[in-house]
Amino acid sequence: MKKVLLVNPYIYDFKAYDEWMRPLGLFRLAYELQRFGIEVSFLDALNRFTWENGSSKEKAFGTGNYQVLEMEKPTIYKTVPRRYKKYGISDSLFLDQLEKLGPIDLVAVTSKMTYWYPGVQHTIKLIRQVYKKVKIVLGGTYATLCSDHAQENSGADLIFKGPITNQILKQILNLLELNPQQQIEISKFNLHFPIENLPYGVLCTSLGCPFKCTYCASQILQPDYQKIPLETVFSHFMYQYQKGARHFAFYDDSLLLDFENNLFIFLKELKKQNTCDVTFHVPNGVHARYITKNVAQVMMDSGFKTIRIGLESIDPFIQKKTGGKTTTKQFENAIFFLNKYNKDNAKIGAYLLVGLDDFNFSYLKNEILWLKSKGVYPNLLNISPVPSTELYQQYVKDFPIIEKEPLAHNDLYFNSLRISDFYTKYQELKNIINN
Ligand code: B12
Ligand code: SF4
Repeated sequence: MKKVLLVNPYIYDFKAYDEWMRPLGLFRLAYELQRFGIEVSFLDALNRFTWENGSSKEKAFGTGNYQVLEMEKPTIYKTVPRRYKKYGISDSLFLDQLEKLGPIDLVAVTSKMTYWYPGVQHTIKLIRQVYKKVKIVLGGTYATLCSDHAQENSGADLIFKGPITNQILKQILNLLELNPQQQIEISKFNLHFPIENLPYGVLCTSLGCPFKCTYCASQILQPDYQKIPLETVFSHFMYQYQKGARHFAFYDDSLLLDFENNLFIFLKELKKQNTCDVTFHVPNGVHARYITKNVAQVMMDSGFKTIRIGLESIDPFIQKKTGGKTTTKQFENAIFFLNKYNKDNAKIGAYLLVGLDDFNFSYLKNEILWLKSKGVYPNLLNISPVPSTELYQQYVKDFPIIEKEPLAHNDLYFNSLRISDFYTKYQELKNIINN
């Protein structure tokens, strides 16, 4: 029987926190491989539960810290007034677990943020120490958005771009000297967590988004909006629930689209199963336009405790220019209904993009105060130039570094190139939020 090792790599950044972060793409791949009789094993460099000395303390709703190791900053980051860290288990533990796995026929690594690529490089370097001759393939966000860079720098033998397709799967099976006859099932997959007592679960009811905002890569990463069959979502829920998860985060780009035929049915079904002891979280932005009276009421009654609306700006000119996903009126309606039914202290937040258009510091301050006056927590997001997006094409003219060096996409770093005295100003904004 062929054996494939699936690996979730380390993160290198100034900040990373396990706020419901799971490598869903790897599970998709695992499911397909298992359907062809391939044995899969997982190695998670971000595992919070197998530290050599103790483990991560659980925080709100199952979130928690990763093990960290301070690293020397790459030259480009020398001016960033933060410590640069490697997040994940120790190298020795990672190597130890690799050695215990025995012979493997192929290693598949996933990737997330483009500027986390040093984590991918490091992971692959460690894998090579143990599996010198085994082929290593890389997929995921970084591999898709910076495929040339990944080809040259990641250390992987083969880079796969985009969602898993029949073509990609065929190539992987060929590497294993298998000749597939059946088609893949694009929208189905199983989850598999090799630990008991899951602190939280993750769910995804759909992939992709019908909007096309100028700063977002959703359309590239998942070109077609596609629902995941509700029986699959339900089985993901049950699997994680039975492993102890009571807090669930949704990963959808567009969770509330077609609410009545999607999320609503799922929540209704859960109610029947008597699984009311759970909380739900939406760390990704949801669309204000879909939050009607009914949607707000159902969400609040179902135990949603973290809701973040993708507002980005209250300036109508910027809203329109960046894709028109929301208007301030729609946002105000959504907040009105969410506040109305929020009887149980759910945290309602809104994303504000720092650095959109011409950075206007006093306007941003006012936006923060306006949100606070409405009982909404302002979640600041620094603009990060995401390759292949419209905004990226504009930025690359003035900042050609972003084309050569994905580290320059870092959300904390990029604004410092464009905005004088950025870190002081950013801190000031955060102070306004917290006071
Ligand atoms: C869910 C999500 C999150 C979650 C957690 C994600 C996680 N798993 O770790 C949360 C909410 C925590 C999050 C946070 C952030 N996110 Co986010 N997130 C997403 C989102 C919406 C979906 C990712 C996902 O899991 N999709 C579902 C799975 C099934 O898809 P997948 O992993 O991409 O895998 C598919 C393929 O890539 C492939 N695949 C994956 N691995 C492999 C491996 C092999 C070998 C093969 C063949 C194929 C393959 O198969 C899968 C199915 O086809 C994406 C946008 C998007 N649509 O992708 C943004 C996205 C990845 N996030 C982004 C950003 C910027 C952020 C933040 C930095 C925002 C901020 N400023 O705070 C933070 C960073 C967190 C931190 N610093 O700790 C950017 C990345 C930009 C970049 N430069 O890389 C994206 C692309 C959104 C955007 N702006 O366009 N995010
Ligand atoms: S609505 Fe959200 S997910 Fe969709 S394109 Fe815009 S930012 Fe991306």
